[in-house]
Amino acid sequence: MSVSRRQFIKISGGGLGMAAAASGLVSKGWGFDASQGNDPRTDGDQVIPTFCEMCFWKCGLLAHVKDGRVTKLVGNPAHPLSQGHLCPRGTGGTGLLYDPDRIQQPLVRSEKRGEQEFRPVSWDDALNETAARLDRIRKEHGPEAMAFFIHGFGGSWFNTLATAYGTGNIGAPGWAQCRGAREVAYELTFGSGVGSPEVTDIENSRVLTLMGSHLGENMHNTQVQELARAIERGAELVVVDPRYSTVAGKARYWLPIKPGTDIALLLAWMHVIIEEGLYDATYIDRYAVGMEQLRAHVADKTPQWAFVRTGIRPEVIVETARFIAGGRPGSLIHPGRRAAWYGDDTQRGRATAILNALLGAWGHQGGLYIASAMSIPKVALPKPEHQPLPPNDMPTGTVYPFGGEAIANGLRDASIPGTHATDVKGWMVYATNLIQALPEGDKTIQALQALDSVIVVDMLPSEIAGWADVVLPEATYLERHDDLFAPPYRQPFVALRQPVIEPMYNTKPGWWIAKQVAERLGLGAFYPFEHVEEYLAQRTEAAGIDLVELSRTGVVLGKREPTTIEEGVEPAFDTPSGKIELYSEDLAAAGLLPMPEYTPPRGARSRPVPPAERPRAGPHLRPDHEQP
Ligand SMILES: Nc1nc2c(c(=O)[nH]1)N[C@H]1C(S)=C(S)[C@@H](COP(=O)(O)OP(=O)(O)OC[C@H]3O[C@@H](n4cnc5c(=O)[nH]c(N)nc54)[C@H](O)[C@@H]3O)O[C@H]1N2
Ligand SMILES: Nc1nc2c(c(=O)[nH]1)N[C@H]1C(S)=C(S)[C@@H](COP(=O)(O)OP(=O)(O)OC[C@H]3O[C@@H](n4cnc5c(=O)[nH]c(N)nc54)[C@H](O)[C@@H]3O)O[C@H]1N2
Ligand code: SF4
Ligand SMILES: [Mo]
Repeated sequence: MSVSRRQFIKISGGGLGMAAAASGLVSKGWGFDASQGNDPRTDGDQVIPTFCEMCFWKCGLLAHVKDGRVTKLVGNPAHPLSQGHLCPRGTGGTGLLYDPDRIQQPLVRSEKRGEQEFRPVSWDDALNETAARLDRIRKEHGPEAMAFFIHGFGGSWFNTLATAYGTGNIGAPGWAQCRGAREVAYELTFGSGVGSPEVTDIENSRVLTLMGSHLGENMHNTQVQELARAIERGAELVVVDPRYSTVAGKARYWLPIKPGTDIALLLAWMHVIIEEGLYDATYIDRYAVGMEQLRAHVADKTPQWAFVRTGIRPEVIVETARFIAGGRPGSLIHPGRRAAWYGDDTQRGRATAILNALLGAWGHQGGLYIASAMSIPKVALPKPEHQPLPPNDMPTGTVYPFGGEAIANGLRDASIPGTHATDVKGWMVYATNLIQALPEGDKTIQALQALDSVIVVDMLPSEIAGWADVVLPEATYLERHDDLFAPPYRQPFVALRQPVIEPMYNTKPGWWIAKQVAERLGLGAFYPFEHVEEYLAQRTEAAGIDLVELSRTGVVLGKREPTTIEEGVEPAFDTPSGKIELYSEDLAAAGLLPMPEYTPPRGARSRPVPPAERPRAGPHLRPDHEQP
């Protein structure tokens, strides 16, 4: 069942297009007025720095504003993630800001859920209705009966709300269907995930292998910039993708693999690299455990064995294995991002992690660098009254003992009555379009039809907003403050999100919405400020950062620490053994595979590929390799 946008939101009554009264939220004097300097690039506009939210990468941007209107968005040269450039989507952020379909006011459902009939209401009414629903669920079923689905940087305010309310049921497809399996795999292997932005030193890679990660089309700005420089420098690419992607066109080898068979290729590459002694033996001796088990494990994973599974010819597997190993140190298997593929995703992540270990990639220049973050103390919050139970995300008995966050589709399944002892009764959805993003969409509709309450905070009439009881329209990232952004990165930094114009229509920033709901539930103490600027002032002051300066520049850099073995870092591994775990005792103890095993994807052939059907798999040699 699908919901068309055309169908969405038949609003009864007037009130559309009502503009908010000037709220005074934009601090005058914040942002720098470039016309007072003499920067020729600004055409006399006011230029205000903030950071992008068109995707999770969060590049620093400069918003040009003239007569209260954003005229263009450009990359902030001072920001390490944008380095002066935005991707086309980031540049197109004004399209979101001025989208005529934005939700302009709070809405409450007026007909049966899902029929998408709403009436406009005041913020007070919408917030009272939201709080009443949350309060009812808490009283009748306990706080665990509320699930929060939260995606995006602005979600931090709603994480606080969930914790204060007392539920641990906080999940997102952005974890379960995206980076979750990869993070768990790298944590199990190296004791640490690769984070976001990923700690890939593409800038200095000599050989970069991309498996189902199409850098360039996916627009991870900094990675794409680094890739462009790496190629210019002569770095080589191995691209494993059934599809001839843009980046495959730049590769030395393109391997059009049969979907879902990557683990077989990875095991065969390891087989060749180990058999031929091409791995970094000094590094493995020093930092890893389980080498002998791994050697035995891949002994029979020959290129011939992999050929019938992957469709990649044995001699190509041998040649690319040698090529990849020949690039070390500085040979990197990209860990990927959207990691939920065929159900054996953590094991596939483990296979790339283990191959990266054989290449000595963790800690070496051109591999995965050791990041550091600026230390910005948190604002002290009260202890929640109710300590949340573990997430209710495994109703069908599927076990993810290493999952660091709740599994979003599991929370959805727990919302279908009768599937679990303690069913979920209500959803609070912030910035995630669950109708599109969760697998098995019919189950999502089933859950939505059964829930007691659905609250959606969005900017656009997304499909999920069509199923809400209450729709709370958020101001866009260009119209609001959010928390400080100080991720682990090779160059530590802290960036500020601040409004470049006041919120349009009757929309409100997320921090305000979350705080208002909390206050109505008696949880106001979790938002110990009147305006978020007080909160930001407190955090920056505690970190010794000048907030006025930060608001003028958008970003403040911290002290750069060494990031690689070449720069003097001694890598440490936060695993049970304190070493890189090629063999994982933890996985074995949980009854799971301690080393990755190939499992055929559903519907795969169980018989060998007959000769006539053999695909003409690589090597795809780019004839004009030397030319741009
Ligand atoms: N333009 C745009 N950019 C985006 C996003 C967006 O929606 N639009 N979303 C952002 C998000 S949230 C993420 S996580 C990233 C995702 O970006 P990526 O991590 O690059 O993931 P996908 O875009 O899903 O690309 C998957 C690639 O894997 C290939 N593939 C499919 N099956 C297999 C297989 O079995 N084996 C191998 N080796 N390859 C396979 C596909 O052909 C495709 O080229 O992009 C981000 N950037
Ligand atoms: N079939 C299928 N499913 C997938 C994927 C796939 O490739 N195919 N990819 C998976 C991946 S990698 C990911 S990361 C997830 C992503 O899936 P989602 O978590 O749904 O993320 P988006 O698609 O970015 O949707 C974002 C929603 O939030 C709203 N939004 C955006 N910015 C803001 C904001 O600042 N405030 C508020 N309040 N709302 C905002 C948008 O209008 C939109 O409705 O989907 C996963 N699911
Ligand atoms: S990669 Fe593009 S969309 Fe994502 S934050 Fe950067 S500029 Fe924005
Ligand atoms: Mo994603």
